[in-house]
Amino acid sequence: MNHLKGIGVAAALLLSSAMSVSAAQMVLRSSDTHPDGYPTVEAVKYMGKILEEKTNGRLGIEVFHSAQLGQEKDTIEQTQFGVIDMNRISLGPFNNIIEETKVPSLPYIFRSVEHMHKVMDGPIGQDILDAFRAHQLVGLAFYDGGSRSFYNSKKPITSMDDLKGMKFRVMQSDLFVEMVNALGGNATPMPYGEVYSSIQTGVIDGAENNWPSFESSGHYEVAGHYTLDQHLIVPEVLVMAESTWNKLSKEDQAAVVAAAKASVPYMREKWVEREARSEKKVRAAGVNIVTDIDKTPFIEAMAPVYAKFVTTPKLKDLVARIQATK
Ligand code: GTR
Repeated sequence: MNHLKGIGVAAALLLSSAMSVSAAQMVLRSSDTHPDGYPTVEAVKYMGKILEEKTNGRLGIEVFHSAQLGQEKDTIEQTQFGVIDMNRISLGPFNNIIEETKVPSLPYIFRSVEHMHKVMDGPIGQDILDAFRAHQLVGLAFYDGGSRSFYNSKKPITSMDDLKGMKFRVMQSDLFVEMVNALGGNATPMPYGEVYSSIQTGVIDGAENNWPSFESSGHYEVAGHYTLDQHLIVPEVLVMAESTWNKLSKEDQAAVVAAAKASVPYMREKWVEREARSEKKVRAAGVNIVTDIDKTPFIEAMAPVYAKFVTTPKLKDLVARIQATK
């Protein structure tokens, strides 16, 4: 679908005629890089149903999955311009634009998924959602993205030493470039849609992601070694274009927020199911999974990364508040 990038509205209209179109009076177009059926796609569809009910059919949502509206970095700009109404996207590609998003994207900042939920569901999460307003976006809710680990086509990684000199794709974020470099690897930022062929042709040795993405992207077909070092627990975010938001009545804005919040537990349920299913599929395909890995050297190697990116009092305060969250 990469070839559709930039065709914009015309392509979207054409595509929408081939999809299940909401009958709502105003249909919000929402972007997702993942295929139909992926937990994030299903959660935004679910939100759309709730929204349609809450607004008596004034508002609905149509999800353009599978990167039909473009790769994540490009769709951020389109959402800021209001060409796309809504976007479900990892926090990673926001790192270079919205500095607060760097904090929950720091390697090993969260001790567990439960810790991440506790933080993002509370006042710290709200502060980070509020930060989108200064960038022509309205932050609506956070979704789960599991934990991300390294996979590659070359060899099993059993310690940090094995990463030396290996080329890994990262999301388009300077933070992740530094993370891989601090671990001894070579980072190549690139759009998600280019990763499969880049591993296949040897442009890169591997990448890093969670079970559902590793599986649904088919990357496991070309990268037969997966090491569960779990360096990132990056939440995903659902945002709305500020220009779209401003067109809505106060009542409809409240309905949008309520519907987004209601989709979070639904998403988490789907996520847990999908994680298990993806893991089973990847294991059945014969991928070599390394689970026994000492994370301590990985965690220690992140000190210069924190020093480089956590520079302002605001970011330092966010880090301290996250670390103090029990
Ligand atoms: C996935 C995430 C996507 C995208 C992708 C990537 O886990 O859900 O939004 O960011 O990773 O690595 O580009």
